[in-house]
Amino acid sequence: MKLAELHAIAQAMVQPGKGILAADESAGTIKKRFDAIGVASTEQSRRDYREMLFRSEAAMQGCISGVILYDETIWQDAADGTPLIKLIEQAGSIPGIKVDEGTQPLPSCPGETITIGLDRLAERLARYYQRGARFAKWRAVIDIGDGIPSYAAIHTNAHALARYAALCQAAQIVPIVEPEVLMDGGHDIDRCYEVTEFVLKETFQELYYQKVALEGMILKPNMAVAGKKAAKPAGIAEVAEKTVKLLKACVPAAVPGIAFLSGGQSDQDATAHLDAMNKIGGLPWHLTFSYGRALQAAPQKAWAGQAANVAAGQAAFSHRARMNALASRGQWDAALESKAA
Ligand code: 5MM
Repeated sequence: MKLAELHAIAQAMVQPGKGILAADESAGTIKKRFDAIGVASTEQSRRDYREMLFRSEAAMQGCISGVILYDETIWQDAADGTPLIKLIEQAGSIPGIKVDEGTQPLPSCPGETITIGLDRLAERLARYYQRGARFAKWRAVIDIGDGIPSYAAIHTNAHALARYAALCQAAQIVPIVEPEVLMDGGHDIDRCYEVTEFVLKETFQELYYQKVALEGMILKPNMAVAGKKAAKPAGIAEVAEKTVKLLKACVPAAVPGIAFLSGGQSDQDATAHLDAMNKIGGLPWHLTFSYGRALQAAPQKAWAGQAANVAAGQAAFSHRARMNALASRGQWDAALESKAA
């Protein structure tokens, strides 16, 4: 493993003023997103949609440091025959690849899952590297509910994350380590804090056991937020303060950067939370975004599957990318949103 190279890529992924576009929706998830805008999910519609995003010059060149792709996308060509991965490289952004193969029920842990995909991962990573991927992503899913999460689910998922991360580094690929604590329930922010703290501590312990070089990885965590069905949502300042406190307690300073998932937050909340954390400042790592829904909901709606709407889709994507790029520097202001509207 050439650690200096991994470190340089990790630093570039979290450079101030830029963040990551999570465009790695698996077939089932992109179908759900397209259903919501009345578009049939076909190989061509998925290609057209992602081509629209990757050809958004303002967003890609100015605000997006890296793009997480799904297996289908990394092998796909644009309408003019240019490989989609080349469009990302030409924009000066780094291509990455989701390598987990989704979740399966975890035997003996009702209601909980394990993320799979370790079998033959070394061979898959070598092929992706050859195609141009320089980082990868693996998402573990932890749910909060009655009697869950269990220690077994937290530990098993943390172990798989660490095995994946070690395999990535051996293949000269920067691992994004994503242990997502879902915000689906009715729990309050303090319960989210407590569970995320346990999950992060377990994850870093397993990363240590697998000898993962922290300087050559990126953490992609959830923020400390109240569940969507909570009686009382937490305010922006509370989310920012508690998330920063949580990360300081769990994430070693050797990690170059933390790129958050949006997890179902509204577009503007995801931006406001990131901005508020960066305004606190004085942190040992760069804090940025690795959003899927919070970057793509607006362009999906504006595009709606119509070639005539490509420019509108790109404008919507560029706007959200710019708002989040400003938030990654702590320079966003809510007034910028209404000006653009
Ligand atoms: C873009 O969505 C990703 C893929 O999910 P599936 O494998 O279920 O299709 C997802 O891993 C995503 O990268 C992260 O959860 C961050 O996305 P959000 O929408 O939470 O910002």
